[in-house]
Amino acid sequence: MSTSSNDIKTTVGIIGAGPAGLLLARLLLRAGIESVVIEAKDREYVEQRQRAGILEQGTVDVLREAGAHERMDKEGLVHDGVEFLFNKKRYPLHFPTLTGGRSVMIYAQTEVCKDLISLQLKEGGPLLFETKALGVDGANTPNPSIRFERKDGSTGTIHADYVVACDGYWGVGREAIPKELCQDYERTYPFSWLGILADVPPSNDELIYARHPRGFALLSMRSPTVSRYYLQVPAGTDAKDWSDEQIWDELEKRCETTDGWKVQRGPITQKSVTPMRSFVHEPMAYGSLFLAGDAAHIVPPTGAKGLNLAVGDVVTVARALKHKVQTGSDDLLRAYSETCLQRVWQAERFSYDMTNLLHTDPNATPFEDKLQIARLQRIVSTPSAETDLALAYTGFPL
Ligand code: RFL
Ligand code: PHB
Repeated sequence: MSTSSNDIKTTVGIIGAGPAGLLLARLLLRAGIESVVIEAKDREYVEQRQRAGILEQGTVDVLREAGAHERMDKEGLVHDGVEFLFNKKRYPLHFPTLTGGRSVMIYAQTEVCKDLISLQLKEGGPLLFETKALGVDGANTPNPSIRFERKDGSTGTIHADYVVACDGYWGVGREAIPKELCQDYERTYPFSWLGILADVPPSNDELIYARHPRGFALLSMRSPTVSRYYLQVPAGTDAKDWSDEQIWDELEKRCETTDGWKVQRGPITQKSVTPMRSFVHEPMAYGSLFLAGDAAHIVPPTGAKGLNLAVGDVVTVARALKHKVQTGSDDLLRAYSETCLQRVWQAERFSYDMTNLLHTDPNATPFEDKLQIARLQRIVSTPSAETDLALAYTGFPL
């Protein structure tokens, strides 16, 4: 790699230092391939942005292979199941029994990013914060480039052999693919999630997915002393419209059980609202440009799949780039979009089904409400249905 002021040459230019971009840089480093990462925001912003919590077994394995596991293996919480709560009763699903030994881990996306950033700054190629990609040129040539702007207003270019856009849903990478080759598949939902972080030990050992006539609730956690809870709220809700007391009251109502168990309250340290969206952009590649993670697809968070899908994409592109460098063959690079989309659509299906299974639709008829309960009943009382759900939740093969 060579850098002269703002004119940079490298093998792989990566846009975005979310989990996808950071992990890709790490995997390429381990494969002996140079890269440069540019990120629009500053380091603190990237490290504090509250998002995913659940790592599939396959994601945990990849982070271990990438040597980014030291803190994860100390602080991550292995979870052998989740519970469904409806009609005031809790129904546990035990993943290892249902899946032949698979489980998931709670280790927040913020922590994955912190670990990968610190490794990259210590051992990897350049990681430039506050450097915003303005666009990708020559995507369909062997010499693609990324135009960027720094915080001080200066502009520059990364000249690369390949560009991987890991710049999330609002990024610029996708725009470099001619519109006539693209197809977007999208669904928005009439509800959002109000998410809180609270300094209180989790009320239950396992995650609880609760379906209640008042709406969905999810009880998750970040550590033995910090809880992460979510409430279904109408789309367009402002987090400021909910007082702390209202949030606890609502969590208590939606998670009410007949056995007297209750959600424990504590100081709320963060509140935010996340809109729900399903989105897939096809194709995920064009010439020397590859899209990875939220830049190519979004799932509603009910299935806990977004971060795990991003990991699947970057493992696939890193493997294909390594194959190209070692053998000269670009077979795997050309298959990238097709390969990823198979897994992406399985995750889209699962996330959509989980969302519809658990959220209440204000426009649903009483008949549809009854069907929703029947679907839940069927899952918790039918081993094959439980197994199907557990296999999808713990992860599709990479
Ligand atoms: P990210 O994390 O959005 O990172 C993209 C990065 O690109 C930067 N960027 C640019 N940089 C330079 N130039 C530009 N022009 C740029 N435009 C954008 C951005 O600043 C950003 O740093 O995408 P990535 O890496 O693909 O990672 C995807 C995940 O973040 C996302 O899928 C998950 O967080 C989704 N998700 C969950 N996924 C799970 O696997 N398990 C979960 O339990 C889970 N829970 C969740 C979630 C997402 C949530 N929200 C907030 C959407 C829970 C929630 C509430
Ligand atoms: C989280 O802990 O943030 C979390 C867990 C499970 C989900 C979504 C989010 O399905």
